[in-house]
Amino acid sequence: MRLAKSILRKRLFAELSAMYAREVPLYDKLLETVRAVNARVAGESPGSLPPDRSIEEISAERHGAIRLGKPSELRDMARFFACLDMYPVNFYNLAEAGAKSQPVISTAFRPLENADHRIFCSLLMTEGFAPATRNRIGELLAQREIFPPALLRLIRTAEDEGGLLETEAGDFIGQAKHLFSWRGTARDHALYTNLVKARLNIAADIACFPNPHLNHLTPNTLDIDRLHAEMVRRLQTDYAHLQHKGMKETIEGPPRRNAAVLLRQTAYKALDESFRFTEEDGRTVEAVHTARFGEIEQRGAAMTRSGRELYDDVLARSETDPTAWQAIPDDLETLRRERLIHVLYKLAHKPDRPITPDSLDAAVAQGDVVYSPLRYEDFLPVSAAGIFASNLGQYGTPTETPAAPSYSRAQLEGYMEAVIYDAQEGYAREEQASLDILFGQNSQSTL
Ligand code: OOG
Ligand code: NI
Repeated sequence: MRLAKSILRKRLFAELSAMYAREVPLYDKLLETVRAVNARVAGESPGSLPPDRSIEEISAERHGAIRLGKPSELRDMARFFACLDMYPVNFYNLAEAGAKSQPVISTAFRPLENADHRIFCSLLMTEGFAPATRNRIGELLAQREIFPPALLRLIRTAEDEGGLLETEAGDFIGQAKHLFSWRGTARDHALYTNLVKARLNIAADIACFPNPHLNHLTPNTLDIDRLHAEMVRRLQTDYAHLQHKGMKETIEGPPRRNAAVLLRQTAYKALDESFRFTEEDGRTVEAVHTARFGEIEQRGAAMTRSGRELYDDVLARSETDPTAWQAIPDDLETLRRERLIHVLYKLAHKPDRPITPDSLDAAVAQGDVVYSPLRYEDFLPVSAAGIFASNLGQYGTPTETPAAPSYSRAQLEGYMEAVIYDAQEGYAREEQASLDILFGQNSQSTL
């Protein structure tokens, strides 16, 4: 019997979380706080849980972030995640994310339906770097093989056989943990120092290390403001003995609202972690790396294309005008009626009259049709760039070439040898499927 890919995924993420908790004691404390806050919020307002998920499931969800150095790594990473039924969704061009831009292009691997775990995956793009720096990075990365032959063999087996046997799954998880582990070793101290000096910390974080260590592993909270306040309190009291630099000053994404939309994120700031360079001549150099942080998120409703346009416009305007947020309605029914969010519809009871697209809103108003918002399962490029920036202390990418390079989704797909799914199409399809059933059910009932 081959193990279901969803089971393998859940097992791996539970193991990765345990591994990361051993690597970073403060992450373990963050989890403790998340569980406490989620239990309290769910107890006080049971409606805060998505309809089809338990408190245990919500508290077990994670998104991780990894950063890759070259296209062949991304290609094998896409094959790796397909073994877990996780596929690339959305193209995030962080090189064009304004003041906080980063020299990476990204996608996120996640299940296409019922998403539980996700990995935000970025690829370093060095076109804008000084040619000498670019070459040194290229040479260092050319020697790097992040996938050992044993893991590549397991990936091939999963591809050929449609999954792994129980014994193979154990090996796969062991190999995967090693792939994403913090090993405390690095190469080329001089290059590392140059990159950090040139404010290219992200490149140093990628090029000088032997593997894509998990940068963060983010749990899901039902109330991010409470979580944030509780972490601030505990960092000054219960957790004061642990090394930390406090919480990030601002929560990324929309401000607190009654009707949560998209994604809000905060984090404890990146910690100082000791590691050691081994130089070509065998000499070792002790150093400290500050990149890995403790993010936390709260997910709200997925927005339609027009909802998202409104959000992006408001986000841009809010930099100078905090009242701009009032332009986004703050109750679910208005958001739905104005088709700003995606929802799943269903019949509350057998209706007296057939429900048609034209009578839908009236049917909702009369209580014949009920709905629940679809949860946003993806990321926000401006938030992502803000997270990179505040943790790396790197705001914007210094470009050393005459023209700023530009990157495309097709380019990332080419590197990956895989199609990138468009999340917006997925949400629209799910909503439409619920409507098809609604209208279909009702035509059957009139037969
Ligand atoms: C990824 C930053 C993006 C998010 O939640 O938006 C991200 C990284 O730090 O590598 O994880
Ligand atoms: Ni993240």
